[in-house]
Amino acid sequence: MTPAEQGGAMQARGMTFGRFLVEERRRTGDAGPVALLDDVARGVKEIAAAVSRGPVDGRQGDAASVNGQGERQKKLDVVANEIVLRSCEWGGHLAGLASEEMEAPHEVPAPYPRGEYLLVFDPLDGSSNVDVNVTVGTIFSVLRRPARAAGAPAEPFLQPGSRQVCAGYALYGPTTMLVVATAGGVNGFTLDRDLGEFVLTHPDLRVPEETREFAINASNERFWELPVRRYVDECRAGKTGPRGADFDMRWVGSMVADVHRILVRGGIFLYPRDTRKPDRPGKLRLLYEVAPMAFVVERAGGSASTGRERILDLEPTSLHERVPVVLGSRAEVERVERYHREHDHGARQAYRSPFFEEHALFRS
Ligand code: FBP
Repeated sequence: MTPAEQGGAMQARGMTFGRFLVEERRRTGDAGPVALLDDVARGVKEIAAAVSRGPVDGRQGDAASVNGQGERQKKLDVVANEIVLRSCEWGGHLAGLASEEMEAPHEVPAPYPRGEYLLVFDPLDGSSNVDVNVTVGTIFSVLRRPARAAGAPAEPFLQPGSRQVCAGYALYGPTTMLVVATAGGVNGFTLDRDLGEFVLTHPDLRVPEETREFAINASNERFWELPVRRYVDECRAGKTGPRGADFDMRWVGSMVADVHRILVRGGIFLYPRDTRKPDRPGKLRLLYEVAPMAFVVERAGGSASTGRERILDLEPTSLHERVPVVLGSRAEVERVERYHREHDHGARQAYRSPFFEEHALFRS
């Protein structure tokens, strides 16, 4: 490290999130998203406290309610959703908010001024893990309110991910982290509980290019399309297979935690299209899970795709739309895309999974 780099690294270490935002505002001249990120950070601290006190406060387990998609909510899903609404609706920067936990968008209530931006969020991603004390998180995305918005209340939110102004996520794990992707890059902050402030600990995150790790819920294998089976089989074949290298598989089951690992040490995350429900092309939701994470990963030099299209180019058709997702180290994502192309053009129609065929139960 040169002395200048050392100086930069030391400065980065002492940088609070507040100071980072002030410098971001100076750099961009745009106060709106910066103030909004400050509100998000305050909400994240409150959610972190609620999550860590969950069992003590009697907030473990299911709520009596279901969300707009008919999924049973956890008590902490409801609490986290309320916290984000309360933290962000009053500041005058938002025209509306939409989340996984609300069927329709939330309008900024009358006493508060309406602003230029929209916030889309998943208040507690991976919440099915929260009762077993596994890392969960909050995902968020900031969009500009379109100049003219006609039609249904969801309409202004239906923008391709490439139009996100900024995006990021919080992690509630051994430490509480806030990772933010802005025009300037991707930076990770850790909550210093003594100071009550986020401090820059992971400046300029870049997805490592070399990787020998993949993340997928392998229990769904029998429902995957052939290109995904081919990719996973080749990873599992290890040194003696076509990849000539041993791969590890990791699956936390909270997208935030799986994607964070990829940002820090590389890898690929897949929640691909499967045939479980023919009317559902994927499990994860485009607007508040997949697009923000794709934005973060691309800003950090990685890649994000459905296997056939770039995620950030997708035109959303509804608020809670689901899509397949493959994201992480660029070369691996490109390989999965190539396998899809080859399959779709008929080149690999005859592919058969050697592992799959081993299991008599699933033999075709
Ligand atoms: P929820 O928003 O309902 O928690 O679902 C999202 C998610 O938990 C992701 O965080 C995770 O990657 C995925 O679902 C895990 O799904 P599965 O349980 O099918 O492996």
